[in-house]
Amino acid sequence: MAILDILNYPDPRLHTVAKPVKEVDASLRRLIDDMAETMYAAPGIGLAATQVNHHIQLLIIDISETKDQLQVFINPRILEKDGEQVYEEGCLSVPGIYDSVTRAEKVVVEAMNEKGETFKLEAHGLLSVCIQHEMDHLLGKVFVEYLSPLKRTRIKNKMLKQQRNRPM
Ligand code: QAP
Ligand code: CO
Repeated sequence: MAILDILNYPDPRLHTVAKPVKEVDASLRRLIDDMAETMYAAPGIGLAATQVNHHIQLLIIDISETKDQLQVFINPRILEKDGEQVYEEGCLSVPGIYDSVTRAEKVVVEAMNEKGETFKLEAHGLLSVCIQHEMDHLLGKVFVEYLSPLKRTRIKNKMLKQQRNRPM
């Protein structure tokens, strides 16, 4: 396994639209393993392939306390959305920034797991937020884009300043 580099906002590559996964094979499972190691090391509760510069429809989530309940979503589709909730979100691509975002309270998602099996899941609360946040990444969208233009500009400048002080 390997820890992958995470793209930091405002990297333009975060705005790439991900393509569907064609085949769930060994190389995809290897990427899933590396993404899981990267997410657990951060630590984070969700990571989209976009964030590690792989522009395919793949995301992973683990919201368990014990960090042993990895959920893999390949080619996810939202079938239903309902209600509203406000959650204080963060993102591994925007370290140190947290702000409230309004999203659906419930989502019903269809996706494939790491074995290539299709499953359907109804999610509420944090899991629902996390799925919507990570699926946004696959569309090239970062949560700060829901904030006001003023906040976004401040966040952008703060990130660029941090990146100057800590070069790649
Ligand atoms: C997305 O985010 C999410 O700023 C996953 O310094 C977040 O794992 C969905 C993290 C909240 C729903 C609610 C962020 C780690 C992790 C940071 C994450 C940081 C270190 C974020
Ligand atoms: Co994120």
